[in-house]
Amino acid sequence: MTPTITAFEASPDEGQGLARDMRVRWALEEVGLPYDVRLVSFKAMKQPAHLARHPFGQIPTYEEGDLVLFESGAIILHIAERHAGLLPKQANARARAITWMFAALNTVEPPIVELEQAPFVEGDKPWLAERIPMLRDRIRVRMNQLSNRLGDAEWLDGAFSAGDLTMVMVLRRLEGDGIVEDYPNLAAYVARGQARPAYKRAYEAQLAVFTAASGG
Ligand code: GTB
Repeated sequence: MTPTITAFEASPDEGQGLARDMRVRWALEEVGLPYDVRLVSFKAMKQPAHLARHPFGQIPTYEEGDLVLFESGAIILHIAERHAGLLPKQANARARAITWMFAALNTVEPPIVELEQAPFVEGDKPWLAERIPMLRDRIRVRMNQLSNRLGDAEWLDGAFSAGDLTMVMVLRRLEGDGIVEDYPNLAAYVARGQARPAYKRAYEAQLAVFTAASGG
């Protein structure tokens, strides 16, 4: 059965692969599963039809017959568990790959999201100027630790996995900021992810939504 995911009809990044449907698209491309996309507007995301799929009124969602999922991490895990290509078969290696997914989402991504959102949420607050360097330091602590663990390995734990897919997408959120570039092994790791044919197909598919909309 062909799953349907939801994605932004209009994205602030205009399809540069930063909105979280990109992670799901990449996972689907890695396992070779064709998918349909339902584009939703910001208004539609808060309407009952979408809220029935996603209680927080966000994208992405994933529908496969009667099954409706939200949360990009849960969707990636679902895809990875049912199709070969994103998780090792051996039980302990599989558990470690899933651990890296959680590490990306729960340990590495939160301070990055805080840094991204601070100017919008606290832009008029007197403490913002002090808070930004503090948030950047918190991110650097994680980058140091992650860089040390990765060392000169290609991927975080053996072969490429859903853990790497998730981590690469999280690190991509720092694009243009300069932090990742200070860690050459992390920058090379992100570039390796982006060089994968499945990543490229997913990226092109997301971008096409916006080039088609602008007639480009
Ligand atoms: N924890 C959830 C998950 O992983 O699925 C978070 C989902 C989420 O934040 N969705 C965002 C959303 O729907 C889109 S991805 N926002 C609308 C809303 O909350 O009303 C976040 C995002 C959006 C756009 C960019 N960009 O353009 O650069 C980057 C990231």
